[in-house]
Amino acid sequence: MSKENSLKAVIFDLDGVITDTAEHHYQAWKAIANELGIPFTREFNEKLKGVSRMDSLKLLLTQAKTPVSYSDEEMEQLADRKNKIYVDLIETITPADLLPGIKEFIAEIRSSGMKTGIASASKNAIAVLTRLGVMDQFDVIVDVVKLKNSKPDPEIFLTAAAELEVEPNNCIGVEDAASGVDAIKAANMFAVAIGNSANFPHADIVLSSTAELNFQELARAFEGN
Ligand code: B16
Ligand code: MG
Repeated sequence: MSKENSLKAVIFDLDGVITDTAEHHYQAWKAIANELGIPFTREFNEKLKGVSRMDSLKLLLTQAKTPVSYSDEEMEQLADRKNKIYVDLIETITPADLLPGIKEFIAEIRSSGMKTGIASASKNAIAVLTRLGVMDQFDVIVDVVKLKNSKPDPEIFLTAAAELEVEPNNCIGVEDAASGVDAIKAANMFAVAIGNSANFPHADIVLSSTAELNFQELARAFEGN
């Protein structure tokens, strides 16, 4: 393994990787969709993974049977209402909601002397991490409010690497959304995807569940790439 290519940090997406908040997002968007009389299914909710709050609202509105149009102010109000419902729902999150294997995986990374970061599109990331009891397990949590571009743009992963003071090619990124994997690859990092391999043509490794995350195995795959 060359020094330039040594592993120094693992950067995580949050929703769908550290914990499964997709159901909470679904319930909150469903309440807004019902209010507007727009059909909204769990299947369609899959398209909102990793997508920002406002872009999620725009996608939801495409499901209206007849085209709808709202002013910027109305769009902000709808997005705010969705967020209030979501914030109430995540109050029930506890450390038991960490996805399988995550606690052990992070402990292994940190005991191997590697750094850890969070690159989540969610403005609620700190609230979720606090409820999960893992705030102290991450060296950096990128503040999404300061970013200009959404995934698949690499900005969020590049920002995490810069704040961790490591080069992107010394990082592994872990994601559950195709746009997130594309962001990791555009950042010149090694991409680990969680989910169905058919959805991740650009990932370096695809695992069907977080329970399969094994730091030593991933470090070996990283060294061999
Ligand atoms: P918020 P991730 C993403 O988080 C979610 O997957 C996506 O469903 C959500 O719309 C987005 O965060 C914004 O969340 O409304 O809380 O700011 O997967 O990038 O950790
Ligand atoms: Mg995600």
